[in-house]
Amino acid sequence: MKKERKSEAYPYSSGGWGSLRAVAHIVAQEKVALKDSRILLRQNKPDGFMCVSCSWAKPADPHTFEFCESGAKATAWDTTSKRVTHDFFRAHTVSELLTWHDHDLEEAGRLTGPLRYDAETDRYVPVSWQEAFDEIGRALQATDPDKVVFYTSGRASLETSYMLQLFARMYGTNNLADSSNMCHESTSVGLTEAIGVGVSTITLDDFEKTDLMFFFGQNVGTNSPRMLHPLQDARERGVEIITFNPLREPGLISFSNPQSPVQMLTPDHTQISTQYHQLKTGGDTAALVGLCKAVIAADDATLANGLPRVLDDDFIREHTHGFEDFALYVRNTHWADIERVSGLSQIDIERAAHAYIQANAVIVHYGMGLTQHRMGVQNVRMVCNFLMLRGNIGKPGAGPSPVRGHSNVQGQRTVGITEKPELAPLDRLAEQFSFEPPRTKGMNTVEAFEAMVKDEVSAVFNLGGNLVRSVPDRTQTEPAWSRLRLTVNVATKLNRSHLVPGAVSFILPCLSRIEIDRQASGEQAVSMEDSTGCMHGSRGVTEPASPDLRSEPFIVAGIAKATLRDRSTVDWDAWRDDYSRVRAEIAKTYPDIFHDFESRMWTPGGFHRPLPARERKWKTPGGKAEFAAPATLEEDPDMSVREPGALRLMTLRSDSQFNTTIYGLDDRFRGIKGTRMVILMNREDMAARSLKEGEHVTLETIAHDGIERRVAGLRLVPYDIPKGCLAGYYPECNPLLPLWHYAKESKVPGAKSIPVRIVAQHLQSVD
Ligand SMILES: Nc1nc2c(c(=O)[nH]1)N[C@H]1C(S)=C(S)[C@@H](COP(=O)(O)OP(=O)(O)OC[C@H]3O[C@@H](n4cnc5c(=O)[nH]c(N)nc54)[C@H](O)[C@@H]3O)O[C@H]1N2
Ligand SMILES: Nc1nc2c(c(=O)[nH]1)N[C@H]1C(S)=C(S)[C@@H](COP(=O)(O)OP(=O)(O)OC[C@H]3O[C@@H](n4cnc5c(=O)[nH]c(N)nc54)[C@H](O)[C@@H]3O)O[C@H]1N2
Ligand SMILES: [Mo]
Repeated sequence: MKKERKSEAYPYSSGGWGSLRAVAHIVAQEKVALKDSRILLRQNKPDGFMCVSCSWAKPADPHTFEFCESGAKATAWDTTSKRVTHDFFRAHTVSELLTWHDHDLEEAGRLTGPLRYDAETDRYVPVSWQEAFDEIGRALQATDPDKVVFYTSGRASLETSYMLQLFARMYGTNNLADSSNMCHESTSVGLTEAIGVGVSTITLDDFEKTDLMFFFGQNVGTNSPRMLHPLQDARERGVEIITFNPLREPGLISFSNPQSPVQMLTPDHTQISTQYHQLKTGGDTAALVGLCKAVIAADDATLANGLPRVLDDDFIREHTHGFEDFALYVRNTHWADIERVSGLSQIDIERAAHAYIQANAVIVHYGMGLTQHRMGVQNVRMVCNFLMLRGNIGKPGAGPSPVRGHSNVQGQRTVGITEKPELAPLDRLAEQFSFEPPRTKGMNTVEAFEAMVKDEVSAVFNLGGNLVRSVPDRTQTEPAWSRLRLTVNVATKLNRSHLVPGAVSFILPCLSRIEIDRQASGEQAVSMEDSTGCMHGSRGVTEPASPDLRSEPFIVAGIAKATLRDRSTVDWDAWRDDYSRVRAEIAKTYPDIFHDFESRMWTPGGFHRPLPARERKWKTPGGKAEFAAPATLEEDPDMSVREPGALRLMTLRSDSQFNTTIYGLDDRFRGIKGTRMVILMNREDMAARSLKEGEHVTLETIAHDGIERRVAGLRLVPYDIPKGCLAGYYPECNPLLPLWHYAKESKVPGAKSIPVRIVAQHLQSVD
């Protein structure tokens, strides 16, 4: 395939020199020792450590440099030579630290030893590990287990996650909330309903067999850059890529491979998207209905003319339910409505549908642009409907590809982190460990905060999250967090959630996965599952940032032992000393997935978990894949409370952040420098409101619930974004996101469709 030259309008192809400069900058900023920067060569290698950044697949035959700009930054962030010592806390009270920027808190360096909040001096003070475990154990014993929430952010290894879910259930609760609840839970619900598995059905091999790929609402260049390599290879085979995204994301437009000397030394690059459709945020159901409508119309035409069918009639008949109702809905939907809601023209949608019809094997990649909506689950169902029309599930080179976030977010769910009792193998756990697990549903992340706001939660065990920043409605949720009786934070770096301590609060600093984990039986390894359902082993390679750090399994075991005492049949000390014992238990609980775990975890490329949908076995109640007609084309029921001038805000990530971890204030790809307090807005929308570039505005949420939500001091940046849509950064804009503004079926917050009005700052001060 011919490579196209750099386009004038988009000077920032992803990768390239900009990416290398960004890596060099952060390595210098974090004062990473030169010998340590060599650890990047062990990143994502079969005998090395699995990147702490995203969850993209790790190939069996890795590149020499199997890392990307984001992964290198994440590694530099963890291996920094900066330290937060006891002197740091002697110098700064918690109230003072609360005024620091998120960036500065983490930039202070790695935490070095366990700490307990001292309300009298308003400081964190050192505590011994055993004292911490004993006090937490006593506090948990004295608390109603239903009022305790165990949150896991998606980095925790399979071993840690399995231990934590077992501890929580032995303690007496299914309150196992996690980051997936704010992320791909719409996938877990939607895909399970449609095809009987809640995860991607594709693997890396499918990139070599596909004819066409779609991207809906996933920003590959920023959030999963290693995926650009197989995409580039596919493009070079002539595979088309069609993107639906409100923003023209440079990473979805072109890529210069920093590992290709030719691309680095010439202005050449690989064009990524061959069609780019800038739909309105929340317009995906409408766009997908349009695509299906065009496919069904094309099928009607072939039938009328006696030509080969466009629909995969055999697949639909043999493998699916509900096609007739779905087709009726699609036929009855008018193009005018599709165009209005999606913001795209019929001609453009038909152009994409035409490419779809020509292709034999199609993958749909998608991310937060689909899941973080009020209708997020419906969006996922629409992806399945679209793929099923031409049998694009369960055949080589085809399938839905939810691109996961955190490096083990998929895996932690596989080994039992879930608040839904029906998703955990409770009977097996009961038998294996001789206890009676709780059978009632626990709280997910949103439910936990709904309860917290009502003072119905007493304690949170926070494994690796920064919840007061990542959850919606900060002005409600942050005060609720500080009213908790107990907060236990297992973390590598200081974050804001540590600085609004509950009555009793601990920071328990842990090893990063990059560090060597020495226990009584020797150096330990851990494991994780990537976005394509492959399990990998991971070994730390650097010396720990401090001798007083402990591993996550060590900490979970310590607290479990102190809390459960003789109520538990588990020898927590033995598990702590040798993680292979934990893996042996995982393999007993889930033999289909984890048999011979210990040896298979080092398989180059990982070992696959069995995925029935890949073999066209449908683990749905009806035993078939299910079509589902959407309930509505309108993306957001709240926007039906129309207000003239209402806008829809999506909250996004930049390449200088990993979720609430802010590496820097620039967004290299989107050309924004020095601040994250910006709002991207359509020029015509600005002109209609007499707003000027660079002007500061306040956003207010349109919600009729008596709560005022506003964020002030946002600088306006004119941007190529559809009319009616705005974009800002997460987590800065989280105070605007109402806690109730979530997808009904999955409770994933609608972070990509917040109804807002814009108030110019000068107008506001007159108020
Ligand atoms: N460098 C870096 N990597 C990361 C992360 C990070 O913060 N930084 N976070 C990790 C995590 S936990 C996750 S979940 C993933 C997130 O990765 P993504 O799924 O890519 O998430 P976002 O960056 O939130 O934005 C997704 C894209 O959706 C588009 N979008 C917004 N609204 C809509 C819509 O209504 N329809 C469509 N079609 N598109 C829309 C936006 O323009 C944006 O390009 O990345 C992971 N990797
Ligand atoms: N408005 C809006 N809100 C969102 C989103 C959005 O797009 N828009 N995205 C949502 C999504 S997809 C997600 S996944 C959540 C993420 O939300 P969280 O899970 O709450 O947050 P993270 O920012 O991933 O966690 C950051 C902290 O992890 C700790 N940490 C880093 N490494 C380790 C480790 O190895 N072990 C431990 N124990 N701790 C570690 C560090 O101390 C750091 O401060 O946010 C959600 N919130
Ligand atoms: Mo995520």
